[in-house]
Amino acid sequence: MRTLFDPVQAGSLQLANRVVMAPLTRNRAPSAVPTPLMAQYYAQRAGAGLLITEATAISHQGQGYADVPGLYGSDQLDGWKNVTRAVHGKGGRIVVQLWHVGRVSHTELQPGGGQPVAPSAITARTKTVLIKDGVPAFVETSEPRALRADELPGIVHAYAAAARNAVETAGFDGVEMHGANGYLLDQFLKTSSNRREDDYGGSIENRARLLLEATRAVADAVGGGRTGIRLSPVTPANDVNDDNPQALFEYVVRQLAPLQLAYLHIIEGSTGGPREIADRPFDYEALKRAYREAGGKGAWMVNNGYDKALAEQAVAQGADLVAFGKPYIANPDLVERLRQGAALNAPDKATFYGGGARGYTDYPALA
Ligand code: 8OZ
Repeated sequence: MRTLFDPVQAGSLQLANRVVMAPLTRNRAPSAVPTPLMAQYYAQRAGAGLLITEATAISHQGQGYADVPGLYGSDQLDGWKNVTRAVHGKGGRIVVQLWHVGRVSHTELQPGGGQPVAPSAITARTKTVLIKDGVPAFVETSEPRALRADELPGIVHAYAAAARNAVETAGFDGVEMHGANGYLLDQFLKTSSNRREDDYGGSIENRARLLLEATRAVADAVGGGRTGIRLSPVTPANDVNDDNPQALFEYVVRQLAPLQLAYLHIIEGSTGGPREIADRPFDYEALKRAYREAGGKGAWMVNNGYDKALAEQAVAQGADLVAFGKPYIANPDLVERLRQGAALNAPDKATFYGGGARGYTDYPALA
């Protein structure tokens, strides 16, 4: 029988078990540079079959929160090199999540204090985080400007360049496209945030174009087998919604199938919240079927609110990988705890975003 603790192959990635550390934003990278404390944090969690880093900006324009890391400066790549070395030293595998926030940003975080960019000039009813005097402050996002079509090739190029830097310079085992949670690629996908009238708006084919171009460019740069993608068909995170998510996402996964990606990472329901949303039904089995019927062989990774019992059930029913978010904040040895059926430490919300070692590297492992 398949269990959470079996080794598994995801594209080119050979993983020791099916437990994945989900990407978690922690805002502990001043000037976007990963620190030695971050290397310690990820290395503590190297027992996961796969670590996915916190979302990491592919460009200055892709930045939307205080003290989140980047992948576009040599000091940033040097910082990440320390992280991947520490994780590999403990036998772990780690991919970096490639992030462009689009409209979920603030002028204070943008190059030259400019407006954030988006498919259309529609402000997100959501907040971002600035850090003032070491204290996180939640602020409204700034009004974005619509990207011109002639700017989009530069964004696709920035994804590919970040991926190449991640694998060739920083030593990552691969990359994950952040196609979820109402950030740039998801803003293009969904009807509520994309009102474009060019080749990147309107039909499903057009709305999916940027995500597919960027993912193909990244797969060309580092290999499909080193590329994963995260999608969140119905999450309301960051104020996005789609009129017909089932048709949209079945189209997206059918188009992804020929790239032979390492994995598809699917957030079921509302990110970090309910797995079922009454007015946003979605058939995830049909999504997976659409992907497999189109020839997609990547690992199927599920996420959102999993505990041991639900994860074991998902794996028994055919999920290949299960990503755990909040449990990984508080339990560096989560795989061992799940294996033993041990109690889990509870995460402290007050230290999720920003700060230092407290609530970050000081959660105890089992004795
Ligand atoms: C929490 C706070 C800030 C960013 C996401 C990158 O939702 C995030 C994020 C989460 O994907």
